[in-house]
Amino acid sequence: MFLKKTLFATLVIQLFCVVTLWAQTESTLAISGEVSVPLTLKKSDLAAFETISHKVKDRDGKEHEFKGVALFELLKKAGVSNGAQLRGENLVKYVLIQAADGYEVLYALPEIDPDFTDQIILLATEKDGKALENGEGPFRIITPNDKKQARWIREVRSIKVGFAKE
Ligand SMILES: Nc1nc2c(c(=O)[nH]1)N[C@H]1C(S)=C(S)[C@@H](COP(=O)(O)O)O[C@H]1N2
Ligand SMILES: [Mo]
Repeated sequence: MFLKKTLFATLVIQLFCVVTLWAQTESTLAISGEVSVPLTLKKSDLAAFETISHKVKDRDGKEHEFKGVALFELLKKAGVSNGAQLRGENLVKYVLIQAADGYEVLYALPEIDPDFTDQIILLATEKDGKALENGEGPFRIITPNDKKQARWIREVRSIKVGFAKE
């Protein structure tokens, strides 16, 4: 009887530890591939970048205010080709963005670069004043000029820069 109780108590404690550890696991964002400085970012690391906000209509047809940082600034920090280097064969570089559920979307690098476009693609962390919830966050891409929201990828986990040169 005593042994049973001890065993049960041990199991409960173990379960508690597993749940606590799981709750503490913070989702990170990895930037890799054709970059000079691969990065693994936590949400708190984004505080070092300027906050940008976009008021846009999501698929629900309602306007939402998303806040976050410019995707370009993160890529620049990772050392992706930009400015005078974004010419010639570098124009076939692409950005593959992958989510926790296996969903993937792709942008060509010049779609993101401010020398090519006025659109600021956002890596959002907030919606309507609240942190993005599980299932959407902690990181989501917002691309205001895309009429369809299909590339507004939720639960972003990794960003891989590739080179389509043949
Ligand atoms: N991770 C992930 N992001 C995703 C999708 C998905 O299946 N998985 N669907 C996309 C599609 S097709 C649309 S229309 C929008 C829908 O955004 P909503 O969930 O805010 O309505 O999310 C996009 N982002
Ligand atoms: Mo969609």
